[in-house]
Amino acid sequence: MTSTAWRPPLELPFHWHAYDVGHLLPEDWAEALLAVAREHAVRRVFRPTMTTAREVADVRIPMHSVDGEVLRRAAPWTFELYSGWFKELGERTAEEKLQETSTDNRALSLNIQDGITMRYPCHVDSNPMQGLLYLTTCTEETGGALVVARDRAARTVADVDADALRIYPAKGQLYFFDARRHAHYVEPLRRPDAVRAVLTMNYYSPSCPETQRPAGLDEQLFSR
Ligand SMILES: O=C(O)CCC(=O)C(=O)O
Ligand SMILES: [Fe+2]
Repeated sequence: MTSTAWRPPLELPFHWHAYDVGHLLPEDWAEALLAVAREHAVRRVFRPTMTTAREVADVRIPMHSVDGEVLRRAAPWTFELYSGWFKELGERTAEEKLQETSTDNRALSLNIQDGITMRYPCHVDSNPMQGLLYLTTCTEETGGALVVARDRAARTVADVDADALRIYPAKGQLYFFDARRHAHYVEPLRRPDAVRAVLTMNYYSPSCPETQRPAGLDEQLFSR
């Protein structure tokens, strides 16, 4: 430390909490969800029309996902975790109670990347707490890092890349964070045979209720 002018920043840096839960879940939880993905995932092409998108306007990004409504039927236990144990774990990392969403699609989604063309689009979250249960392990070799802008002003993938934190999630880890101020995206996989899958869980809270969810987000995420 050489500078006497340094002061701690006024704003919190990006931070997250990871729980190691995979070994505590029913034995075949990940395989069961991957089977649901194989049977039910739909392909969508993402266009950045919502206010939370942080992409250039003409981008088109292929995505595979299973909607919450389908998960409710095919893997109802995911909703039990969402409104039960996982919500409790999330609340331990939050300063307030967490609120479930009013619809199944807003609550849960199973997102799958396979091959080297897909990535998850750059955006900020509208919800104050995001829960992510990873079904697969990503490394520098496989790719699929969650790439988070350190700079709250980042507006594009290029801005994010200019100064980013890269998180390589592992199978069985449950992450919680608030990414309303930090643009983030998931980088493509680097190997054609690699798969990345994650159960995403959205929570709102008294200080940031679901009514603040931006217009157009549901249409973009769930329309066929
Ligand atoms: O898959 C990930 O690691 C992040 C997903 C994400 O940012 C989201 O669901 O809002
Ligand atoms: Fe996100």
